Amino acid sequence: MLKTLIVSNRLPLQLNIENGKVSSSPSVGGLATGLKSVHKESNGIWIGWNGLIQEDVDSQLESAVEKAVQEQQCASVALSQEDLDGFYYGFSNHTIWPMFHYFMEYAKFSNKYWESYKRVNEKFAQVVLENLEEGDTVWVHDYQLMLLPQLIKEERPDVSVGFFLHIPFPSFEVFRTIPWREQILNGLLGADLIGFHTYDYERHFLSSVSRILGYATSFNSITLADRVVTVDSFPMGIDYEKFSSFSKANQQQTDITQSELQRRLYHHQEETPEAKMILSIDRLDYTKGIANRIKAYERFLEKYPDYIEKVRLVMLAVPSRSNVKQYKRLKKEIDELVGRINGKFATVSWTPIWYFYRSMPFTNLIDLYTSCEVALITPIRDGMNLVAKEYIACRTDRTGVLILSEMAGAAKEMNEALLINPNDLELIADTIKKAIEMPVIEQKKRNKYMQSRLKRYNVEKWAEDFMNKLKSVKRNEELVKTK
Ligand code: ADQ
Repeated sequence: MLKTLIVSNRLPLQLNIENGKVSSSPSVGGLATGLKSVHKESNGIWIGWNGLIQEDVDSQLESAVEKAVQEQQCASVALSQEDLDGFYYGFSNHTIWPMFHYFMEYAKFSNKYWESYKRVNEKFAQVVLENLEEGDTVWVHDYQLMLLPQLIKEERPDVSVGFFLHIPFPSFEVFRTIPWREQILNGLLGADLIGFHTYDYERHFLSSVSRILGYATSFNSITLADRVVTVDSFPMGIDYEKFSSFSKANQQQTDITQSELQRRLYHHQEETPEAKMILSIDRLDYTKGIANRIKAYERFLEKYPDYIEKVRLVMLAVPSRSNVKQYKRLKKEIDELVGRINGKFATVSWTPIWYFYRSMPFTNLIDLYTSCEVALITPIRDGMNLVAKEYIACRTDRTGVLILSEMAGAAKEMNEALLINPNDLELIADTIKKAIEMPVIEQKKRNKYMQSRLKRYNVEKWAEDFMNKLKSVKRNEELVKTK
């Protein structure tokens, strides 16, 4: 049976090891949901790192781990501490991540990182090749694996390879400064179909290919010496039904079944019925514009003091890449900003910012989405931003206002949100006021359009569109060959 191999840096599973016994459970991220029909329902295999460091796994444990991984229709790529330092924290998160998000001053160009990135991409290629059979399809995900398409294609030109980039592709002027720019482009061009969230990222990629490698490009294709590569945009959606049905259930909770967080949030609403809650959720990452957001909120309180005690910023930051220097620095900056603003404006009965630095269970995430009247999402750059989409999906009564950065890929599909420039603190402060004061009828009108779009183009449709396009690219290639 023909199958699809999905390849991503991390496997969509959680391993539990107790007294030498290993069990696994699937993780429930958006990507895993979207790819479920490609993975589970078509006998596919998901290849990636299982989260364990190679040195910590002896041969006995290794076979138990692999058995547990196989139960989830997955296969592991073993990574050592050195691989993680050079490939993951190094090249992926200290070179590519800042460069592709236009934080050039944060990027480190190190040959050691690059060598590690190449070596680890080769490790992934080896596992892919071991699992490939004639006629199979491979779908590679994201910036950690940009050399993989070429490594597969060189060995198996017959296999259909797709690649999707989850982060922005930067403009040519930024991309050209990377010392390994040719190798990265050639790595990606091993794919038959390359997908991006938006047309802008696609355009930037085409321009880099034509100006750096000199290949002829058209609106969405690149002509190489021996084949044609197709490029297209596929804005990733969310599991809309899951978010909207959980929110409906959440609103029907009784006093007894409510979560502690929900109780606190409701308590806040009962105590101060006219007070509004503004939600901010992201991984703690410098691309997400968290510091600007807090400063803009401070500006709002300064400019519109009537709102003191009548608003609260509920801010959830999920720990992320805390080994990387810039992330440590950012954590400190956010802690200080929150402390300063709470110190400056708090009254005996009111704290302007509720700050949580942790991951939260899904039900708490829903509690926040359903309880907060405004969502303030202000990334400096973001490939897509699924939080914005999840917030709108959870507003089942159609109330709620989304303030969204123009620099998020999601802004392209969410025109009815209040779009802002994340560097314009005055504008954000004024937009917070506008959001709080927006009449319910207008909120509902805006959300109605966004909801119907998000419902239609959900994460399953996204995966289906990509796979259908890949199939049609393959069919066209075969037609050209037989002519
Ligand atoms: P991320 O940068 O991680 O993803 P985002 O798209 O917002 O950003 O997705 C975050 C996900 O984590 C959301 O699904 C959200 O529900 C979940 N989450 C957030 N806070 C949480 C918490 N405290 N506890 C549990 N879960 C939480 C990258 C790119 C994005 C792109 C996605 C998908 O950087 O631009 O949208 O991939 O392609």
